[in-house]
Amino acid sequence: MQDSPKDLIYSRPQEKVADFQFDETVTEVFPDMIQRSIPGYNTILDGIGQLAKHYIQPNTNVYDLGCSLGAASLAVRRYNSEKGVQIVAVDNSESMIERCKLHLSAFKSETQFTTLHQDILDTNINNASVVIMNFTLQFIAPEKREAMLQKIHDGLLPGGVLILSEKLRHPTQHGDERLIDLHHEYKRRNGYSELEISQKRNALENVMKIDTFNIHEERLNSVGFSDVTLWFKCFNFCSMFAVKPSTQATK
Ligand code: GEK
Repeated sequence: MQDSPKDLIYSRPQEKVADFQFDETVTEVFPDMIQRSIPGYNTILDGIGQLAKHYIQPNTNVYDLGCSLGAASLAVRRYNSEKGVQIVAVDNSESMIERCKLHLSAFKSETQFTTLHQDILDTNINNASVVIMNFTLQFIAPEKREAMLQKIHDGLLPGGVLILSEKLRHPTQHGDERLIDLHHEYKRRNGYSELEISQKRNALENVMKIDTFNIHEERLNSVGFSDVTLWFKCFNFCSMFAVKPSTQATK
């Protein structure tokens, strides 16, 4: 997955920048795009593998929701040593899920997987010890996020974990602007031009609505998770995990 074609999607001026879509063109350059756009992407993937190993229970499911090319699933398989574990990798982009299937099939592993071409809003979560949303919740309509998280919570076994990575909005305008500056400089240093940065920003404006960390934490707690833990943060990108308590306190 390392030697993917270079992302040049926004390198030429576009008269009207269309809303961002995870289509064939994006799928083609995705490994390059995500590496050059998300600070700490590889560190996050490795951390997901380690965290998953801690929480995976034998004979359970691990869900990778919005799996794209399956990078998080691969990290889970790299670390898992429990028996009877099934990874369920889900994405509603046909080109992504097709390639995901190829990637996962290319690596030999005792950890079984299945791929689903499906909207994660329609995915049944059951017998889960780990659920991963690595930069996916931000693409779900804000008013549907709570129900999505409730479904995940309810499908997790006691002691199970949700690992959630997201781009964040900082609560103050001043702080938010500095984090955006740092992120844009990160992209410049990775070879993106001003035009590419600004056209991509416009393309994402309607499809990616980001929350503050406090909103995430409060929503996770309100659906029944506990101990929301921020384990990675760089600029306005973060990853957190939240545990379903072993003994549910009555709400
Ligand atoms: C990684 N997790 O490399 N249902 C299913 N899939 C969806 C939905 C939805 N409603 N909305 C968006 N997606 C990956 C990276 S990328 C993050 C995740 C990014 C899918 C979408 O098709 C895309 O593949 C993925 O979520 C988001 O570990 O590009 O910023």
